[in-house]
Amino acid sequence: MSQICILIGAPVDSGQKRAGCLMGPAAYRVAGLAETLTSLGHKVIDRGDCAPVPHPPMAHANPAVHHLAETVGWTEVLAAAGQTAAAEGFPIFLGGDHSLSLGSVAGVAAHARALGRPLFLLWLDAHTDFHTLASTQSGNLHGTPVAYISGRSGFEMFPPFPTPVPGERICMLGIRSVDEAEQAALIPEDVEIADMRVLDERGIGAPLREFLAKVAAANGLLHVSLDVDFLDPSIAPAVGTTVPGGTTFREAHLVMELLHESGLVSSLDLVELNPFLDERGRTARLMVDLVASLMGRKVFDRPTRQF
Ligand code: Z70
Ligand code: MN
Ligand code: MN
Ligand code: MN
Repeated sequence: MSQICILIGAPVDSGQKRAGCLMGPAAYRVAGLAETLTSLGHKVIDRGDCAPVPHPPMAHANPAVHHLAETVGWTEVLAAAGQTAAAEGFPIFLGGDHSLSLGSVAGVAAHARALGRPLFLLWLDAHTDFHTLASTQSGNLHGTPVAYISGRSGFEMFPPFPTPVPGERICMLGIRSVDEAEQAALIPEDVEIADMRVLDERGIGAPLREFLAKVAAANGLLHVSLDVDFLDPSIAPAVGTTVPGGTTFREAHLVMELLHESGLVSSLDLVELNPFLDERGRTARLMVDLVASLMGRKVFDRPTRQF
């Protein structure tokens, strides 16, 4: 199916402490994201880069928390841009660190609420990003979006999340770094956590297919949030915190191909690319190739499915 892809630049660097993610949107453009989508038959509208709504500094009881006001401002602008774009086509958020998902997912959730359809979330990441502002020890707000999206308390300075996504509508693939407070908070939730142990035992296709069946049965919308560190650092070095043992090139492409085949994905984040740490653009190009698989590029285009 041909889509209207709406590119939303989100040069967010405030959710962590290593500068460089703000160059992400430019790197995706240089790596040919728009041209790739066009070659697959999609229409592309590039909305350019957003800027955060300005706020005076905000303090938090947890002294580790930093860049709170800026993060609230990004959340507001990206939620508005995302809701508008979701009504017009297929939003692709070009990050920027993962704190941008506080806003991108709020925007698509508002759109899902307007349609009266449930929103599902696929989190492709080494991390669960399930901290609240109170529980984060690093103070890096890129470690918090799933807590906000699932309606945990402690985000009072942020806009109220429109129809929080319950744990049973969230699936995480690629997990291999979970802090103690996140672990404790995730136990009572029904989040499907396919960590590397699960992926080694079952392969990456099985848990993903199960989740996609749930989305289809509920006539849901599906937002996919792709963190560069989902991938093994040997193939995707352009990321601030590398975590060994990530997904392979082939696993990542299979995920994208299954997602395409499902026809269920309605929006996408590309996050945590730090072009300053890249090797001659290889991570940016790999991310663009993964988007191509998600949006319909095939190795061999079978006239009928034969798997
Ligand atoms: C850790 C924290 C994190 C990257 C998310 C890490 C969070 N749980 N790191 N993405 N690269 O600081 O909260
Ligand atoms: Mn993340
Ligand atoms: Mn991560
Ligand atoms: Mn639940």
